[in-house]
Amino acid sequence: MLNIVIFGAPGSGKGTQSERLIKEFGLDHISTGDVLRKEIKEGSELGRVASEYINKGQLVPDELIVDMLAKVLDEKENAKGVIFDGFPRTIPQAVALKKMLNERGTDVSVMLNLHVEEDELIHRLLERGKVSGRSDDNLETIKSRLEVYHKQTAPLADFYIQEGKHVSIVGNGTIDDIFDKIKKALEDIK
Ligand code: B4P
Repeated sequence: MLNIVIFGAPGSGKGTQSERLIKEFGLDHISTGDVLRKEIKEGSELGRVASEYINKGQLVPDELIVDMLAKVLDEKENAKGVIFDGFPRTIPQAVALKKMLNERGTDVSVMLNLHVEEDELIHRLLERGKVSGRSDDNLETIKSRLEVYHKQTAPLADFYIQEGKHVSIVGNGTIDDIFDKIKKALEDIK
């Protein structure tokens, strides 16, 4: 199985590049952000709790996310591979993912770390906010999300460096150019 963790700051292009990867390689896709937004829309208890964190730009607690992920993963049993988009975001989530995949006889194949400068991240998210209606795409919440990213999520790169799975991708430029770099990186690991 080709299991890809797509990683980067908010606005770095995780969701955008995931769409391209799905088309090109026929992989399944799990975006924890999308699953949470669906739960919020449906008015579930998980959605109610999650929205309190998302609206402040904070991470939803690990236990909730890991439980949610395990359920979604069980639905992907016959997949050729899975793109994990926006998960893991903390070390405990990365440890939990490794355990869940190992129990299913597989592992993370590669972690693609998209690097984009902060000004560009803010610009992209504000632009998206004009049309997305997302409660977290406003300047105040974007700043909290970036702070949370630097404190809690960025250190995860070291976890995957130690696992020998980490690949850096420059995430500036056109969507096509970035996707070409990703494809090249995947050829090297296949
Ligand atoms: P996510 O939904 O994962 O949102 P995100 O970090 O903003 O990334 P996204 O994938 O949507 O955007 P992209 O960079 O592709 O998370 C939202 C919230 O949910 C989190 O803050 C957290 O509260 C919660 N959450 C989710 N997962 C969690 C977890 N595991 N643990 C705890 N909490 C969790 O794109 C952004 C914009 O840039 C788009 O408009 C796109 O069109 C544009 N863009 C992309 N590439 C571009 C390029 N090359 N050039 C120009 N624009 C580009």
